[in-house]
Amino acid sequence: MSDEKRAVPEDVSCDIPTIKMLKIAQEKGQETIFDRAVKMKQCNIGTEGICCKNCSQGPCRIPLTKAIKDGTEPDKRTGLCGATAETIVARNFARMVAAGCSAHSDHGRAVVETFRAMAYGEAKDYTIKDELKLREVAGYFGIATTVQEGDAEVPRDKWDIAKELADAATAQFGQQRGEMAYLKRAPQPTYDRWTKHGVKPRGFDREVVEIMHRTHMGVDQDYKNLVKQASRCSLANGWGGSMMATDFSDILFGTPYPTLGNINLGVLSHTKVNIIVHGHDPLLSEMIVAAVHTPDMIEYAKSKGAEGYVVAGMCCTANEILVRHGMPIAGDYLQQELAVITGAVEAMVVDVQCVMESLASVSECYHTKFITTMPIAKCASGKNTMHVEFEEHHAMEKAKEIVKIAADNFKNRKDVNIPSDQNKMVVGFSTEAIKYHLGGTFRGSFVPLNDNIINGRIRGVVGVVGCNNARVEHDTVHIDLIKELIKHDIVVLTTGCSAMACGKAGLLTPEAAAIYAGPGLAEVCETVGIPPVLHMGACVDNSRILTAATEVVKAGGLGKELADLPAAGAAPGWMSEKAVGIGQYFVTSGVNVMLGVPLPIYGSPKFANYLENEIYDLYGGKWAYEPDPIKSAHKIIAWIDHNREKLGINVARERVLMDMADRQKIEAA
Ligand code: MSK
Repeated sequence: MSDEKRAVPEDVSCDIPTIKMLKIAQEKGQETIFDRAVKMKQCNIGTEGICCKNCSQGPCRIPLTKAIKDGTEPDKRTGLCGATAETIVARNFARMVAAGCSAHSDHGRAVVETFRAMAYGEAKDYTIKDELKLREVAGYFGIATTVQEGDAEVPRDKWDIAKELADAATAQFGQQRGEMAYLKRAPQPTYDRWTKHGVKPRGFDREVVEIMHRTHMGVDQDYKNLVKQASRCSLANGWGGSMMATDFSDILFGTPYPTLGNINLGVLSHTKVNIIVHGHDPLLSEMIVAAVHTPDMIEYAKSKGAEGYVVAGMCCTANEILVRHGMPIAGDYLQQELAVITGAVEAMVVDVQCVMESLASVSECYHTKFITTMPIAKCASGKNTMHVEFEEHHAMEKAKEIVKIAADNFKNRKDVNIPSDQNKMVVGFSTEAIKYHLGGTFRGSFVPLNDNIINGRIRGVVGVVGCNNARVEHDTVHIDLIKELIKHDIVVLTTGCSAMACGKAGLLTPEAAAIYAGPGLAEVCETVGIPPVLHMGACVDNSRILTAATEVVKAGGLGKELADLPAAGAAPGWMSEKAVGIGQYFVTSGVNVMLGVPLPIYGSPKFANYLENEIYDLYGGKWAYEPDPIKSAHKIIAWIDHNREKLGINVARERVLMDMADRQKIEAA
C-alpha cells in the first residue's frame, strides 16, 4: 500500500481499538475496507440511482444536470426504451427493498423451519425455551391454546400447539391470497390505512416475486405504483418474515431480558480458543455456545493447551447470543477484518449476511480458519477457507465439529495483537422486558412510559438502528446523533451495529443517563434503573420496535395509530439493502425515517420528493436525509415536537397521575 492510498485511522473511526488495529494492519501491509474506501471512489450515477441495467440495451445512464435539478429546464431524460428518471429510480429502489426484505425474511423462514423440525421431533437438539411466548404467538395465528376438559378449560399441550403453529407459520411465506397473520397486531387505524391504500401483503414470497416482475423491462411504468408494491413487500417483512424471525427465535432460545455483556476486540483471549460467530442466523451460534460448555469440548480444549473457549460474536449473530446469553461481542461489521488481524482468532464461523468476502484473503495471512456453514452462503476462494455445512437435524454434532477445528488450530497462533479495550453494557430490552421493567412482573405495562412522555420528562422515542458504513466515520455518526437525542430527553431504542456503537461508547449502562441524558430522561432512567439507550437486539429485531410502539399506542394517551406517536427512526450509517427494507416498513407503518447516508434516489428530484414528502399523506411516515448527525438530531426533534403539538402535550407539565379517563380526554382532543 502506498501512503496516499491508506486511510488515516484517527479520521475514519472514533473507536480506540479500531484505530489501534488499523495502525497494526497498515504496519503489516494488510489492506482493510477502510483503505479500500479511500482508494475506490463511489460512482456518481449509481449513488443517484439513475442507471438502468434491467435489459441488455443498456445500461442506460441518465445524468442529472444542474438545470433539471434547479427546475429551469424540463426533465426529458429517458433510457433507450423511454423509461423516465423516476421510473428508473423507482425500479432500482423497489429492487433494493425486495433484496433487503428477502434477506431478513429468508432468515425468518430458516428459524421457522427449524422450529417446525423441532416441533415434529426431527431436530432434537432444540426445544421450546419460552412456552409463554409460544402461546402468545399461537394466539396471533388464531390457534387454540386451551382445550375443554369436561367443564374446565385447560391449557392445551404445548407440542400440539407447536406443530399447528409451525405449519401455519411456514405457510405464511408462500401464501397466495388473503393477508399475513401479524398485520392485525398493528393499531387498528394503522391497519386501516394499509387497507385503504391496498398494501396489505398476501404472502412474503409473492410480494417479492411481484416486485421482480414489475421492475422487469417494460412492465410497471408508474413510480408511485412501484413504491406501492415496495411498501407492500416491506410490510410482508416487517410485520411478517422479520417479526416471525424474532418471535420464533424467542420461542426456541428464550425471550431476551436485561443481561450484562462486554464488547470490543479486547474480549478475545490470549489463553483460550477464540471462536467468532459472525452473520445473523442464531441457529448454529446457539449450538456453538452450548457445545463449548460441554465437558468433552472443555477437555478437548485443554488437551490442545488452551484454558477453554471464548465464543465472541460479530455483526448481528453477536447480538443474538449477547441478548440471550450475555456472550461477548468482538465487534461490528467494519471490525470483522480487524478481528482476524489480531492473530488470535482460531475460527471465523460465518452464517449469512454482512460477511465480507475479503475475510478469505485476510484469513490466509494468519492462522484463522474461515468457515462457511450455510448452503446458500459459500466462499469460492482462500487456502484457509472451508465449508462445514450446518444441518438442524444434527445441530450439536456440527457445532462440535467446528469447535474441534478451532481447538486444533490453537497451536498455530503466531504474532498476536489483541487491543485490551472492552466495555461493559446492559442489553436485552425486548418489548416484554421493557414492559416488565416499567410495570413489574404482575402488572407489566407501558403506561408509566406514556405518562412520562405526556408529562414531558421524556420528549419522545427514537429507534436508531442499522449498519456501519466505510464511507462515513465509523461509530461517530451513531454516537453523535444518539448523544444529542438523549441530551434532549429522547429515549433511544437501538439494534444491529448501531447498538454496538452505543455499547463501545458506554451508552448502554444505567450510569450513562446521569452523564449524557437530559434531566427528565435521566430522572426516569434512575427511577426505573435502565440505560437511556435500550439495546433491543439484532437488525432483524427491528420488528421489536414495531411491537413496542404498538404497546405504547395501546397504553393510551398518545394517539390512536403509530403515526401519532412522538417517535421516529434513524439509520445514520446504513449500508445494507436490509436497511432500505426496514426503513420502508417504518415509513409505511407511519414512522418518519432519517438517514445519514443518502438513498440512491436523488437522480430523480420528482421521485425523491415523493419519498420525502408526498408519501407522508398516505401512511403518516416519510424518508429524510441529513449527513450531519447534530443537524439530523434536531430535525428529528422537530418531528417529535410536531407530533407532541398535535397531541396537545407540547408544553411540559408537572407530573400528574393519569387514569384512563384522562388519557381518553387527550386522545379526543
Ligand atoms: S449486521 S445489516 S451491518 S446492522 Fe445486522 Fe450490522 Fe447492518 Fe449488517
